[in-house]
Amino acid sequence: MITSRSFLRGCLTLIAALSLASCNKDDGSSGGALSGDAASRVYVAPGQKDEFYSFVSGGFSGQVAVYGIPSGRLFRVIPVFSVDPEKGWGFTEETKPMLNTSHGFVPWDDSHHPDMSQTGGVADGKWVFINGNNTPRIARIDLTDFRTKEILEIPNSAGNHSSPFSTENSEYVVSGTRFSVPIPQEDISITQYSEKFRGALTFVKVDKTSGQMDIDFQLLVPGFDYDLARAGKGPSHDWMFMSCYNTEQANTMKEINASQNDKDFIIAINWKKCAELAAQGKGTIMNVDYAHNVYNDATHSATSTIKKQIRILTTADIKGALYYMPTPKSPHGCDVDPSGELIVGGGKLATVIPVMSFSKMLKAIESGKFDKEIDGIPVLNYKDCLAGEVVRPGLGPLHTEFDGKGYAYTSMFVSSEIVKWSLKDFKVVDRVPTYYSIGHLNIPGGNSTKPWGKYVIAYNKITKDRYLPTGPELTQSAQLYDISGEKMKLLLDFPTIGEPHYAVACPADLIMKNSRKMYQLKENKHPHATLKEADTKVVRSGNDVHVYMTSIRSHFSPDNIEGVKVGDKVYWHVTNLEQDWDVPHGFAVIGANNSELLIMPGETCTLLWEPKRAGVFPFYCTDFCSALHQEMQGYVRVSNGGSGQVTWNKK
Ligand code: K7E
Ligand code: CUA
Repeated sequence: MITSRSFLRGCLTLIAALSLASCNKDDGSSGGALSGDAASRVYVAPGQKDEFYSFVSGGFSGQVAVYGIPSGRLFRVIPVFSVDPEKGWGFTEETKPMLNTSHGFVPWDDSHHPDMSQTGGVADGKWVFINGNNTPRIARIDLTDFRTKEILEIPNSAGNHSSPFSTENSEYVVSGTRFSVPIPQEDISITQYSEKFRGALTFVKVDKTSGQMDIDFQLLVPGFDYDLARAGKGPSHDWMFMSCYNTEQANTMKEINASQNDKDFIIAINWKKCAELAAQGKGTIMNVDYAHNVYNDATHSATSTIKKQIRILTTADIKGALYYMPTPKSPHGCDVDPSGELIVGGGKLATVIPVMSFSKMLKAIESGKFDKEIDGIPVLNYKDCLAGEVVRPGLGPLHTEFDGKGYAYTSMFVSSEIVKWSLKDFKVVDRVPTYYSIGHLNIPGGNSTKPWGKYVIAYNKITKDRYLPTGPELTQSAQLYDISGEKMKLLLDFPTIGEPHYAVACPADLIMKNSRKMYQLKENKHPHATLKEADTKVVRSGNDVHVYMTSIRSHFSPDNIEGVKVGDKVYWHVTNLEQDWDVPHGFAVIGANNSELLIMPGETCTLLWEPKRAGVFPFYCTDFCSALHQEMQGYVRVSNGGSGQVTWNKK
């Protein structure tokens, strides 16, 4: 959900006023309601492991958090779009290029929608893709070492919210723009919105082996707000479905002005066809700058390249590949069931959940009977495409996931509940309250052809009364429900980092078996690596001083350095010589204006330090690495003048 706290508060008031909380009597707040049975369902005994990995978006934290399911234990926060001093992300010389954009260094973003790479429609545990909303970007996280390996900026997009959605074999990850803007950007009056502003839908190709991303083409579409999407599956494999609102094309007070039309749209895109036309050279090449940042595992360093061109296809270039399906009022979620036949909209302001039929859509297209055209895009008839409606589902349907057993689960933001309904007759079969104001929900594999339908996890915006208070801002939270039986059953609450939006999860063994234990020293191609203690040295070049340092339990080499001068730029290139699992060493030096280094076994990291005063300064290891960790320290002498001849204690 779009983060607006006052809107949330308004909705909460509305819930109270309407007393719609739910007919389920289990209010989930009393310990008694949760029997020992629930506790034992989430209890992962000491030494035992969780059954699923869950990757949860951090929202305005810009990061991704990794939890175990069913325990709800937090394992790791993976830095993606925001700098992270704990891991040196965005502070080390090696990782700074990862956060470069056409706007320069951007050390923060808002991340909403992780999606896992898929093979044959099934989550494969290789990569997690996630969007940067504010300065449009897509990141790729490598699940062998839980690190962000690539960040690609999306040009012509403005608000990369509808992103990134993987096709069935991760041929593409797809991005829509939330805000339409002048394309190319120009200095014009905002009142020209409806004539001049356009939306850009971006198709990013993913290399099967390396995972590397590259923009293949971009579609220029009417200036609506594009929201959420899913790729087709099986019979609908070639298609992508994306919701859009503000078909009124309002440019002010959207809260009212973009809520006028009774129906907005789901845009159906035949991406296969678009890709073929792009490959044949259709469309035009536009000059526009965007950054492509890649982290190299061999050099342990990132590079940022500013790319200059993309291929643009207009609606005239791709006749017959784009259709609008009307969908009730201001849709948000847009989800495709495991069979690929049903497309579920989530009209935030609608009283029903519309379920569209892919086969009916194809028939409607064949019949050539359209309501109208918008910018050359045929608008299909709502009824012609409709499989059915879920009636009286609750208030504020947002997102839908599937259990693979014939049921769908839709989050209801306003009435604060999960509603389970049948894909056969669209009848509601169960509902449970969430505490409170659920946004997304996730079933492991629940957006794929193969859900592991054992749990559904609610991601909530509001937690009043649920946790110990922490001042004006309370934690946001996840709730785990058992869905193995007919009735959903609340098992656990656990707090989350930032604001959770979507999450993806998969069975632990998909990832565990490939988890990397260390980086091989002999494969370390970092230009400033030092692979043995005998090679450590300090080299001056003008005002730059390069320290080629190693760390191993429990010392640095060298650990005494003299000859540094005030005004020098000291580059500490520290190589961790350990070749054992889980033995990082840290490095910190007084007055550094960035962060620590946290260096994994076999890795090299670089900290830039610019000493501002003369004296003798300590440096030390920040990670308690052995019984003699406290001895892992050294000194650097800084002088005001002198020869600047650097010396160090040789090993
Ligand atoms: Cu509904 Cu950004 Cu996917 Cu949040 S969005 S909830
Ligand atoms: Cu190395 Cu502490």
